[in-house]
This record gives sequence, C-alpha cells and structure tokens, in this order.
Amino acid sequence: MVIATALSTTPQTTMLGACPHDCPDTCALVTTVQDGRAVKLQGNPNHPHTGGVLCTKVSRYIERNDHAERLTTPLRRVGPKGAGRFEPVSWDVALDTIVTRFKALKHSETILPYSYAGTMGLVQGESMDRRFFHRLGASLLDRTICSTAGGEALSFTLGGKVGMRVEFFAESKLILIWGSNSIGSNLHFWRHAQAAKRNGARLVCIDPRKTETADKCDEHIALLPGTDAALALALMHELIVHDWLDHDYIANHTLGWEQLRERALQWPPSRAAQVCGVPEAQIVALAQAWGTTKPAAIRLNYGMQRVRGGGNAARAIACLPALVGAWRHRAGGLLLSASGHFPVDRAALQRPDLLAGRRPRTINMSTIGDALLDTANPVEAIVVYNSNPVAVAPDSGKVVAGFAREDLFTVVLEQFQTDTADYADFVLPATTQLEHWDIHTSYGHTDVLLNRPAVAPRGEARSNAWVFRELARRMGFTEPCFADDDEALCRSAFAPGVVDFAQLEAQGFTSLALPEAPFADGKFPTPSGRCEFFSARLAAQGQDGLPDHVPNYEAAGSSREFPLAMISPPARNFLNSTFVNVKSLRAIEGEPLLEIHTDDAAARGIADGATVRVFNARGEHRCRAEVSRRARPGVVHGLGIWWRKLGMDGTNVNQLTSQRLTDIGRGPTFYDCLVQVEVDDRSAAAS
Ligand SMILES: Nc1nc2c(c(=O)[nH]1)N[C@H]1C(S)=C(S)[C@@H](COP(=O)(O)OP(=O)(O)OC[C@H]3O[C@@H](n4cnc5c(=O)[nH]c(N)nc54)[C@H](O)[C@@H]3O)O[C@H]1N2
Ligand SMILES: Nc1nc2c(c(=O)[nH]1)N[C@H]1C(S)=C(S)[C@@H](COP(=O)(O)OP(=O)(O)OC[C@H]3O[C@@H](n4cnc5c(=O)[nH]c(N)nc54)[C@H](O)[C@@H]3O)O[C@H]1N2
Ligand code: SF4
Ligand SMILES: [Mo]
Repeated sequence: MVIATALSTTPQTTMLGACPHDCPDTCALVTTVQDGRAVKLQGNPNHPHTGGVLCTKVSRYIERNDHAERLTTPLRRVGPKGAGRFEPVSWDVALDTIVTRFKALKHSETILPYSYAGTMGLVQGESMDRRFFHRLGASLLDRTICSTAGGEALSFTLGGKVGMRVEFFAESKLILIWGSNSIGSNLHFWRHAQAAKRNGARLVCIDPRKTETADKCDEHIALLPGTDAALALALMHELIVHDWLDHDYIANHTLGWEQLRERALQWPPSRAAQVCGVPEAQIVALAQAWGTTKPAAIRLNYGMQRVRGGGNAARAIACLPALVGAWRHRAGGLLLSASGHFPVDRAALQRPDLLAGRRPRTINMSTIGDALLDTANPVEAIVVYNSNPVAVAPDSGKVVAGFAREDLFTVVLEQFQTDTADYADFVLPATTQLEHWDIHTSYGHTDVLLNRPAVAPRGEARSNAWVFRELARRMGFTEPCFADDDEALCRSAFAPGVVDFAQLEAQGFTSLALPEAPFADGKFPTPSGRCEFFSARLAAQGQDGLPDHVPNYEAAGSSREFPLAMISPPARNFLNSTFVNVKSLRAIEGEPLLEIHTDDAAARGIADGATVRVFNARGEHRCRAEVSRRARPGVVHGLGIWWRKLGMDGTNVNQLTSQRLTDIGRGPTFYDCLVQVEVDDRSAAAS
C-alpha cells in the first residue's frame, strides 16, 4: 500500500505546446508528464482562444501518441509496392541508401517533395525540408490541396489572407456561417458565435448539408454545391434595388463598383433561386438581413471553394461586407483566413536563395495522379512527409497507379503505416508534437504559439527537420544553415523584435499587435488600397476581372448517367486522414458512410444501412448508405477521409473525385463530383 502511494506521487511536470493540426483554431496545449510519459493533455486555460477546451480528437492525442502501431524504426520495403511488407533497418542504412539513390539520378529535378499540413508547424513543415530541396534543386511543389482557390481569391479582393479578428464575432448581430461546419472543424469560433447568439444575433448557415452547425443556427440555406456566387450576386442585386448600400464606404474604399453593379443586376433572386435550388424567399430575406443588420459578419470557410468556380465564389462573397460598410465595425466584415497577418520570415526558414538561380519545374500536388503517370516529364523519386496523398488526393485510381510504379523511388516520413506509407521503399519514423520543437501561426486567430517537446521520441523516431539535416550532411551540403537545430529554427521564424520569444517560452503564446477593425478606413493591402471588386490583376491574366457564377464542371442535374452531386467534407472525429487509426475516435465514426436523402434512396430502392455502390466514370466505391435528414435531394455526402485500407474494397471517396482544377488558385475540386448510387448486388445477394 505504502509503496503504491509512493509510486503514484512521482512528481508531475507540465509542458506548454501547440496543437499541430490543420485546423483554424491552433489551440494552446498543456501536457502533464510523469515518469517520462505524457499522462494528461489539456487545452491551456490561460490562452483566450483555447479557453482550456480541446476538441474530442486532440483530447485523444495521447492515445495516438502511445498507439501500439506507432512507427519506431526505419523500414525498408521487402514485398511488392503497396503490399505493406517491410523489414527494419538502421537509420544509417536508410539514409545512406536514400542519398545514394538521389545521387544516381541524372537530374535532381526528377525528385519531388510532397508535403502538406500534417503538422502546421513552421519548423517541421517548412524549414529544413525546404532548405534541403532548394539546395538539391528538386522539383517545387504547388501546395494547392486545400485553400488556394479561396486564398488567392481573397488576395485579389482584399489584398491578402486577412480579415476580422475572430473574437469580435461575439459582438456581431448577424453571422453568416458560409461553407463551414464550425462545430466540426472550427470549434473555438463556434464559442464566439454562441456568445453572439446569446446577445441576440441571428446565425445563418449556408451549406448543402444540414450539419450539426446548421442544426444550431436560426436558419439553414441548403444550396446546391458550387452555386455560392449566384447566391452572393443575388444578395448584391437586392442591396442595390433596396438601396441598402453604404455609398460613402463604396466611394472611398472600393474599386470597380459600377461594373459590379451592372453584373449584380443580372442576378435577380428568382434566377439565383433556380441555380442554387433554394426558395427565392430565402434569398430575399437573407439580403434584407445583410442589408439592414449592423454589425454583420461572415465566417467564410474553405468548404465552398472546392468546386470549379470556388475562386469566383469566394471573391463574390468577399465583396459583400464592403457594400454595406460592415468593415467599419470591429464585429463586422469577413474572416476566411488570418494567416496573412503573420510576418513570418519565410526566406530565413526556407532559404529559397539556395536555388542559386536554378528554376526547377513546379508540380501541382492536386494532380499528383497525373504527375506520377506522366512519362514525358517523369518523377523518378518522391519524398512524402506531413501528408497522406494516397488517401487524400483526388482521383485515387490514378494516384495509386502512380505510387505503384516499380521504378518510382518513394520515401515516406510518417508516424503511422498509412495508405501512402504502404507504397514506400523506405518509411522513416517521425516524432509527434509531444516529442519535437515547433513554432506555430494560425489561420483562425492571430497568436503565435511555441511547442516544446514534452517527452522523448518513441523508439528511434526523429523529427522531420532532423531527417533533412542528416540527408543534407550525407549529400555533402556544407552551408552553415544545415547545422541549425530545431530550437534555433523556431527562433529564426520571425525577424528579431517581431515576436517576444521570452514570452512565448513563458506562457506558450503571444499575440500580434493588430487593429481591432482592420479596414474601418479602407487601407486594404491591395495594389489600389481598396477592396477590389474589379481586379486588374485577374484581368491581366485573361480572367474575368469581376466575380461571376462559374458553374461546376459536374453541375447537379446536368447528367442523366450520374445524377447525384457528391460532396465529401470531413468527419468530425477525424482530421483529414489523421486519427482514422485511433480506435476510440473510429468507434464514434463507425464506418465509411454515404448520407442520402430519403427521396433519392427510395427512388433507388436503398434502405437505411444497405451496402451501396457509388460510382462514376472514374471509379467505384462501396460503403454503407445512411438515409439521412442531413442530405438534401440531389446531393449525397461521403464523409472523409477514411484510410483506404479500412474501406470495404480498399477504397475511399477519392476514388470518385476528379483532378480538374479551380478557376483561381489551381486548387482541387473535391466537391464538384457527380455520381450514381445503387444497391450493391453482391451484398444484397449475400444477405
Ligand atoms: N474535425 C475536423 N476538423 C477539421 C478538418 C477535419 O478533417 N476534421 N479539416 C481541417 C482542414 S484541412 C480544413 S481545410 C478545414 C475544413 O473546414 P471548412 O473550411 O469548414 O471546409 P469543409 O469542412 O470542407 O466544408 C465545410 C462545409 O462546407 C460545406 N460545403 C460543401 N460544398 C459546399 C458549397 O459548394 N457551398 C457551400 N456553401 N458549402 C459547401 C460542407 O458540407 C461542409 O459542411 O477544417 C479543418 N478542421
Ligand atoms: N474527398 C476529400 N478529399 C480531401 C478533402 C475533402 O474534404 N474531401 N480535404 C482536402 C484538404 S482540405 C486537405 S488539407 C487535405 C489534407 O491532406 P493531408 O495534408 O495529407 O492530411 P492528413 O490526411 O491529415 O495527413 C497528414 C499526415 O501527416 C502525418 N504527420 C503529422 N505530423 C507529422 C510530422 O511531424 N512528421 C511527419 N513526417 N508526418 C506527420 C500524419 O500522421 C498524417 O498521416 O486533404 C484533402 N482531401
Ligand atoms: S484540432 Fe483544432 S480544435 Fe482540436 S485541439 Fe487542434 S486546434 Fe484545437
Ligand atoms: Mo485543408
């Protein structure tokens, strides 16, 4: 008894950190450590944006960290590509072999680094890795998989990824939650929306799916995917005909009003109602609310820009606050991403100067399937880290065929044996956020966070930065920047004096000094200093200088063969394909499902729980159907992103999505996808 008590009183220490995930909230973490193990993980109660609360996923981060299936040694492939058969090897063997293979290639440009935001950390995501590949002269990667359509659209309109301070949504009187399932993917914004609601604000959710967020809003506008620009233009139409405009703000702080006015007058609500598939009265009422409520704000999110016209739609929506002068108030305006507020010293972190005048080709990550199958401009080696392209990239049939190439040399840095790691020649075990240093900005608030390692790396796991430092050394790169350790990299993320590093060390976070209402007096960071309804920069690229409705490549109702529009937004308890292997979270999500409206199900003889074939010209995916009140007629939802190997036939929804790109930003069009659904004969026969 006495001994047990003594053991359980081993001293506990705490370590401050940051959530690494691709989520706008970038929560501050406190990890409690005992006997060298993480025993508790909490939201930092002192960080106002976190408020001591974490989402369900990350509150299970220790389960993920201590998972029995963590990769703990370097692995070398022994079976055929994709079979997932490996043998352990030492770091020396793995790294020396990789370097030998790289040196044997005629052109370094045939090496492709493939990474995304598995960690959003500046050190483990965009520092030593970039230095290494720049010095090597590898292909450059166009990192488009998530947000470039909306991000570039915002830059063309407002001048950057800038907008409202998230905390002031709590004071708004009208909030449009547009293309965002906030409860699922932006929980800490939702706290502010709820506070606003308690103060009498009206919340309107604009989303084809009746999400848990839509359930809690005052109104839900269930438009068809890819029709947001039509809705925004009709709102403008109503603002004009009812004169709900802030003429003074428009005259002084916007550009191209006369042209936009003409465009918007072509969009009476009746026309938009047809295109959007929603009642005209709903559009008229929304316009009145937007035109007459002050302060009014839009929480725009990336769900609405994963379609052909995603960039134009984001531009159209980004014009709405200026028209009514919403920016005048700190609780008015729009927020898509705050990341442009951070003065990160990317040149210091990434050292593009190491390219030394070379101009390697750029490969778009959203069309990795085609890129790997391109024999004219071959990719001979690929290094994947912070990403799981075999599961998350569109048109998986092609992605898998590309990764299955026997002649492709593939290195994957991973914490787990993902679908992508199965195709590797070498898998290198990566540290987690509890085990490495990093420094973080955010795209949903304006604080900088520091993450210090709380526990030692599991097994032989090493940080990404360590791996690229070692590869650089073995390649014979002697520039002093390849000697920077991870902590030094954290310190070099901001120019001296920009961020108080002592404060970061002491409290884990520090806030940028920013105005409360950034565009109250205009001063947009555009070339004209105005909110650019008309963009000369877009026009110079041969694009429409004004926002317009650009219909989907695969618009709902345009095909008899594939009559249903499929969107595949995130499942609440996964983060993209991360956490799918954490049992307690997978248990909540169950299995891959397709939500379908009762009419669409009945027309196909599909009962709730039936196994269905979802298919189009690109492929087929079998899963369970859920006849669901969350689906509107004509639209089905395959929530993601499951690991392929956990799906019924070793596929996931990306078997169906296409590699076509958005109008602006070269982004993917995951939610621009037509399918047909039918009862699966094989399983029907078996039952
Ligand atoms: N729990 C959880 N949180 C996450 C993620 C996750 O996987 N899980 N992923 C993270 C990442 S990487 C990102 S980019 C963000 C994604 O979060 P968001 O930026 O919010 O984007 P999505 O979740 O893709 O889509 C949000 C909503 O848009 C709706 N939508 C789909 N098509 C359209 C359309 O054409 N118009 C409109 N108006 N709405 C549409 C979807 O039904 C969905 O409910 O969330 C991050 N947070
Ligand atoms: N159908 C469909 N497809 C989609 C989307 C969708 O809505 N629908 N969403 C798209 C979007 S918005 C995005 S952002 C992409 C996301 O796609 P990815 O960026 O590929 O995100 P994840 O699937 O979470 O994979 C990240 C991987 O990084 C690993 N990782 C995490 N931290 C580290 C680290 O420190 N070191 C190393 N080496 N590895 C680490 C994790 O284990 C995980 O396997 O998916 C896109 N794909
Ligand atoms: S995933 Fe988002 S909400 Fe969850 S802990 Fe991380 S930053 Fe916070
Ligand atoms: Mo994303």
